[in-house]
Amino acid sequence: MKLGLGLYKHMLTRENFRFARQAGATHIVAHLVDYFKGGAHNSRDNQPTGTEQGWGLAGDPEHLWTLEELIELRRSIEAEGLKLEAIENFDPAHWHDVLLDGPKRCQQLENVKTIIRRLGQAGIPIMGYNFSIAGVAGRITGPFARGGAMSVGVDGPLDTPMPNGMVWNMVYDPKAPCGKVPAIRQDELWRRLDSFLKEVLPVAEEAGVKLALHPDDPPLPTMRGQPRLVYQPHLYQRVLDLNPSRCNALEFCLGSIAEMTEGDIYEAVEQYSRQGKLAYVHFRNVAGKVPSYRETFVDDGDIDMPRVLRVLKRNGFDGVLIPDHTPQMTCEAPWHAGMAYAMGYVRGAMQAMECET
Ligand SMILES: [Mn+2]
Repeated sequence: MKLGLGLYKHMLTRENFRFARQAGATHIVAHLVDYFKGGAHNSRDNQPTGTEQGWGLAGDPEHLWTLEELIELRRSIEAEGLKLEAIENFDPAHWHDVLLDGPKRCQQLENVKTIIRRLGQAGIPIMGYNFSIAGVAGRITGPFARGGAMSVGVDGPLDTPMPNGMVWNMVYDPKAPCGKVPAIRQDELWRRLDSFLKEVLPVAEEAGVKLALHPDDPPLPTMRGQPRLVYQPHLYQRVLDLNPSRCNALEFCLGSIAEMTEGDIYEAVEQYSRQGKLAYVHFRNVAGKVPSYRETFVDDGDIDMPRVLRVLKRNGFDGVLIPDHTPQMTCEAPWHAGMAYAMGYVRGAMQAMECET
């Protein structure tokens, strides 16, 4: 098992690669979507929360990430002694009509295929994604974590419908006509995922890139009037059963799964790690479940993290764990301190587990 660090787009700097290595990481998971181009945010270094307008403007629909950019990113990470394990999340600018089944769907499926081929050519083995119409919406921020650390939580679903031009909590068309995105049925969303996987997984296999699906965050059955796919642990199995491809994999978020109302987190870890389907793991902790929960420090929530590590080890999980989110610590560098704390904890827990055996 390996320890990694996730970095937002603006954090992909030599300084932060060094920080990651100093905190014990051997791998990086990189976000190439800029979540901070609008909306109201706590701070650029905190996880994005946003408003009813979401996180703001999506990227440039005409500019797909180029092979040169991807290779340059991998090399700059390797220059600091780390490996680039995954890119996390497609840009809504590149695939909004795949999610919405809109008029540009065909062209945007080609975008997705192009991106996956380029990842393969650049030597990046995993593409993390979140097949969700409303995306990560409806969260609140406050001094919820231990010692009054700023953290994120949820108090019930956000029910306001999404305006036209918006998907996945970002604006892809600021000039869209007034109106709301019509709500669809849950089986229609599953149909869209199924046809997406049928189209894209053969390309992923050829490119040697795993497609890793994040569960819904927050895991509520609907958000902004739109259905969601994986809001209970057993629904992850439905994703795997849709398509037997070896590249149909999971971006396994312990926090989101623990926030779900059904099932048992340790059984879920057992079930999915035993099948060898975890591409990488979001190793974070939480107190409570939907519709009301709070993200906590890694050692301070409902999940017994060392127990999760033991299940992963027993089932031969050899991939990367990243902290995903962590509360902000009160100091000059709230994000970095929070992450360094989480990384130190995971390193310690991993070493303690090694001593046990
Ligand atoms: Mn996550």
